[in-house]
Amino acid sequence: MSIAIYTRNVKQSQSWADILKSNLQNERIEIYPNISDFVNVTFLVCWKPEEGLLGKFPNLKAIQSLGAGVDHILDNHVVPSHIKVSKVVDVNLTHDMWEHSMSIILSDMKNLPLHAKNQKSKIWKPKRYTRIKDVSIGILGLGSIGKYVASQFALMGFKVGGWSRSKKEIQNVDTYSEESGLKTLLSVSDYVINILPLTKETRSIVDLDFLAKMKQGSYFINIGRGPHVVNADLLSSIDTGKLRGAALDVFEKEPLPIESAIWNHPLITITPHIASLTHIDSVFPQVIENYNRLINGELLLNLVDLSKGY
Ligand code: OXD
Repeated sequence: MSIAIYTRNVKQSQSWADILKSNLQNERIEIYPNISDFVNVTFLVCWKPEEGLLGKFPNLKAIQSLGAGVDHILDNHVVPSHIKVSKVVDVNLTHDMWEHSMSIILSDMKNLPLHAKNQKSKIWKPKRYTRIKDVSIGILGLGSIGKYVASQFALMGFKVGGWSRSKKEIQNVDTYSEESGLKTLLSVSDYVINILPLTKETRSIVDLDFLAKMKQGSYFINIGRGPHVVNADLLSSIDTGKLRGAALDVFEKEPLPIESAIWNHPLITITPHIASLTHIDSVFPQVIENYNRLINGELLLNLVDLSKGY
């Protein structure tokens, strides 16, 4: 049994190797491609594995994603059903997603981006703001992150609704499922936050039809995945005034290509996939726990249902 680490960042791979080695002193832990014996690798710790990587480990038993998403594994690889895939579920990551969305919404409600722009030209121009009690937020995706984000906004006093594939119950949150539920939620939400997992069903879900169902003058926030959104449809919905703007943290291609029209759009705020960043110190215990569970033949933590893709 040995552990292989794969990330696209040498420093990140090394940090993971160091922390795993200091906690699993009797195990062989190696960074791809410097693997002494591919046949021995049973546990792969990875982020965005390159095409064909999984096939190089004939005895692989478990894959540990280094983030909350697993589309980076399932999109480009066929994962045989005997291989377990686990994602990260971390209270800090989850909380960060809420802090990020809250910052965007509060700053937009109080027109801070506009005032910052006006300051550059010494323009003194008061504008009415909105209040929490009058604002509705719609959350798409009610997994561990979406559920937490919805509850936190509800605690702050926002009116909150959430939509998911199967209906969920969350205190102080109106929950919806099915197409009809989505339509209702979109029609009443001043802010729509996408936190869906990326699957065959949710790819390109934010298209013209979806955007047409959104409330007039509402605002779209994407902290899910870039391919959820059809960019041309989003741009045209903003340009026609249907949407007031958007804040995008994730993109189909990252970094966002220089030539993308999104960069220069005055009503779109771009952040470089920083809504939540994995902190090795808070995540490594669950990786170690999962390796120990694998060795002991126990059920792994935070398993992904391969048939659902999340
Ligand atoms: C994640 C991410 O999936 O950072 O954790 O996108």
